[in-house]
Amino acid sequence: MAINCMVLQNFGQGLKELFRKIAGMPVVDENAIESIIKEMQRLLLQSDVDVLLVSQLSKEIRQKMLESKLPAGISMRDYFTKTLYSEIVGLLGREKAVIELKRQKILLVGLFGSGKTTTAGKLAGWFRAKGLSAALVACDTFRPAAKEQLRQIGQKINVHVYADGKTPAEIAKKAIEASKEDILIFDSAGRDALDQDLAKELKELAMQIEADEILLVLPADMGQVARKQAGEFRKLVNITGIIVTKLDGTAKGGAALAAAAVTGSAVKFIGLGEHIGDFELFEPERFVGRLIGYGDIKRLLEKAKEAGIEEGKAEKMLEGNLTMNDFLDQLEAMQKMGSLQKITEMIPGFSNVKLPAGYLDVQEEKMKKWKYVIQSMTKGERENPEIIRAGRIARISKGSGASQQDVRELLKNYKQTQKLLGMAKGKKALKRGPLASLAKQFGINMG
Ligand SMILES: Nc1nc2c(ncn2[C@@H]2O[C@H](COP(=O)(O)OP(=O)(O)OP(=O)(O)O)[C@@H](O)[C@H]2O)c(=O)[nH]1
Ligand SMILES: [Mg+2]
Repeated sequence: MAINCMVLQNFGQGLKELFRKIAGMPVVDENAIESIIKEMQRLLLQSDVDVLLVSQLSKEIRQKMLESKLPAGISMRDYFTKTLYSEIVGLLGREKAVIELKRQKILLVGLFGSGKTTTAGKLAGWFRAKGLSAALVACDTFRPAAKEQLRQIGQKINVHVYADGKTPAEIAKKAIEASKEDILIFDSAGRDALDQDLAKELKELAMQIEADEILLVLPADMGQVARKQAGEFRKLVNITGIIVTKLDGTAKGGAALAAAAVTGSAVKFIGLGEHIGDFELFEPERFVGRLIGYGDIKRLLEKAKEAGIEEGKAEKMLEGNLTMNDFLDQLEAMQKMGSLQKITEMIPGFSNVKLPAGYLDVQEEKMKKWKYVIQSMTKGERENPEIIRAGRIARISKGSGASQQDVRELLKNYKQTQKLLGMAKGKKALKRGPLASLAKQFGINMG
């Protein structure tokens, strides 16, 4: 569950609450600001953010709010909200991650079990979605099953896995010589701690590969230790960025990101689950925006693109203009995009909607059946399934070879989805309240 998971339950809920309070305060004066700062401190400390960072942040907010003049043309409330927002974004990373879409070699390093191998697959999938070809290189010769694990991942996403050779450096060399792919992603071995063996192996490997990016993979649950570890790895190889994995599994994800942000290398990607698609470029502003719960249409559209749906269609889907003809297309597309729950979490005003478990998690077999059912409908029925009553169900069932139960199930799913999309339309409610002017300031398009 992407952004609705524990991190976000605690850290995200807390943040959301904070902003809600500001919006609802009768007056935004010194006392009010002070009380919000106190609450923010509590929230950050609870999430394990470094005490010094928290006090520095508070100081900056106080300075902006209480010691300098209010800029013209903005209310105290809006200014405070904006200040708090940008300071928290800054805490998680000042800049948007940059990853060049060019032919390159990427080495993943990190301690035992941090998520390197899984991330290698995710990264390959990510580049492929950007139109580049990718392959994996199995440079972990330490753990016996490592090559096989990578092979399976490669098979699943249909990318080639180079694994020929004895030592990591030899495997890397052969892969580089043999490969034609744009992106080569090198998986490396993990250890319990940064010991001498690992150090030596990594140095050799890095020298052999001459990687464009060396990304340090850090699990979110390591919190503040991140800084120290990044420092140790940096002594060995030239770390160009960080990937924080397992953000879905810890309530302290805010701390992990904050900790990673002070390591001196930018967080470039985040891992949000065990599946290939649970992975994205880290954009602090967007991330916080989503935590606070404005959702993010832009990201949704991007995801849609990755899954091969044109933007127009995704927009149409959000508007709730759903014909039966679209429904099947979209079912298929949604399956590519990840669970519908995740998608809805990105839609403004929608992040709190909980779907029934397994909703629209339609099996391939059923999809096939539903296709026949839809083909057996008349044009009118497909465009306006509301008109399908008992008699027509029987006819459609006969025509398609599916049971009446199947037809009903399809109709039920269609209706649920239609209703859901209708709710997205209802995000108009958000256009009015105090959140609206806020969203505008953050450049979030609520329309
Ligand atoms: N929940 C969650 N699990 C993850 C994520 N990334 C990886 N994992 C899981 O973490 C475990 C370890 O992942 P690996 O990719 O094998 O880690 P590794 O760093 O390659 O491990 P070694 O090669 O043994 O050092 C696996 O069970 C993964 O499914 C993530 O973002 N979220
Ligand atoms: Mg591994």
